[in-house]
Amino acid sequence: MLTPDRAVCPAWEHLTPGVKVNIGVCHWGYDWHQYVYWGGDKQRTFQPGETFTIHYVMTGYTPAEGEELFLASRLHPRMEDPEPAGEHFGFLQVPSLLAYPVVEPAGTSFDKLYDVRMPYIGWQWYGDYDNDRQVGHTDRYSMRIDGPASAKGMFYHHMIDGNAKRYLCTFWLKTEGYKGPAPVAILRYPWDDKVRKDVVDTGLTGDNHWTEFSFITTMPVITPETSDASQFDLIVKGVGKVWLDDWSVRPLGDDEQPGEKRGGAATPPSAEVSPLYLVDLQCNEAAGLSLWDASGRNNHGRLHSVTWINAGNRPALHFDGTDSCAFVPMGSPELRPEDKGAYKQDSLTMEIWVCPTPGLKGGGVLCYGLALTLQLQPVGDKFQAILGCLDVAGGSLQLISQPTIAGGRWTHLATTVGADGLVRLYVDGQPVAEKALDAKLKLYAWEPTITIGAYGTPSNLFAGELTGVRLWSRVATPEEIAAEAARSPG
Ligand SMILES: [Ca+2]
Repeated sequence: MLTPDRAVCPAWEHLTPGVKVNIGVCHWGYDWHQYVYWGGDKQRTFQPGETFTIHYVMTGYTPAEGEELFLASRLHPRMEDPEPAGEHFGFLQVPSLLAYPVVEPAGTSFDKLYDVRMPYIGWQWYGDYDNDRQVGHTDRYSMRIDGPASAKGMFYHHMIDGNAKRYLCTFWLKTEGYKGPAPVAILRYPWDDKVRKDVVDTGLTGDNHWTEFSFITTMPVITPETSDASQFDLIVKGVGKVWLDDWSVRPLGDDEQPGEKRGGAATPPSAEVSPLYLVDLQCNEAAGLSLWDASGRNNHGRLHSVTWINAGNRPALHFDGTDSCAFVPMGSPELRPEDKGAYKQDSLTMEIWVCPTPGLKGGGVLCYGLALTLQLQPVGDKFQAILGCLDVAGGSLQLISQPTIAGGRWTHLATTVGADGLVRLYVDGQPVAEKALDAKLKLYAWEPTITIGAYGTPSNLFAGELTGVRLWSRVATPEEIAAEAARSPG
């Protein structure tokens, strides 16, 4: 059993020969998906006016039988022990399968957590958040987001009023030690990025007590397909703590004109943007879940089960090799793809300091999507660096260093990719391998932009310490890389 569910256990018997029908219940919203095939696996398309008839019988369990099955069922092992920490439904994440708040349009106060789907209430909130049981707006419960991260909630319009032309969305935010771009709330149609969105820039930075925001949504009236669902996103691109509480969406009568509390105008002064670095994570925080990007481009990093250690005279990140990893979400335009195929950035340098745990497995170190993947692999009692590259022409190549990298000792790794396709790998400032790509770096639509301490999916988790993560906006010269490697870590 993949998803615990007391509500729906349907079964179908298909009665039309020669026709293949795939039918299933989508547990997101308990809607019924049906695909019809004629001959082989080719899906049938219909011409206007054409009709067809298929026969099948649908049966289900009674609620009592469903409850009995539910109580007798066990979670799939992947759901009981997800890797890395946090739960995944496809590409979505909730903090724990056994304790999540659900989207209640009438008012989500985050005081209740669920361990089963509640179709009559709503979907679960998903994203990178924690269930705070100490801090709340009018109680002690809220959603906490340590930026950079985001949380999303989807709701069917029929849960509110499918005929209403406008909704009023209200929520409360609190911030602490927050810097970088202010949290942004977005309400949009979930299945189409192209339709207009309602966007509220909260303008909050620093420390703010609970602050109310509200806005009238345009979503139900702008496209007829929005008769089914909307999605609320809270995008936290900066670094620091943000709490969300008392979120609600209610239908508005035609004559109702509530005031909106959009906050917003106070956009913080933008930091000076480095012409050289796209990402500059110096890893000096020594505590917390965030990595501040000193490049001024707001490509801040987010830690998952990573601990801070003192590496001599400076902090560093410890990855335990079982569930630690870090991400830089897709941020500045330079890091994003120019289309769904290739990264815009075709000339760059990646560098990082690594200190693998002696005798352990090494693992993924620094990945730019899956286009550039740098990892360590044990050979005898040392490690070798392996750089993998994928291009849009379907080409791939690997650069492999000699196994000279010692466990328990800091080593500087760097790689450069030029617009001409030339890829170089450096270990401790020395060039150790080079090859040429046939085309630009390849993007997969589902991959995270930059992964630290893991392979890009994420898998192959790193065991050891890492620090000083940088992406340059151009190819560094061998002299520049040697100079970086001559410094101490970071
Ligand atoms: Ca609350």
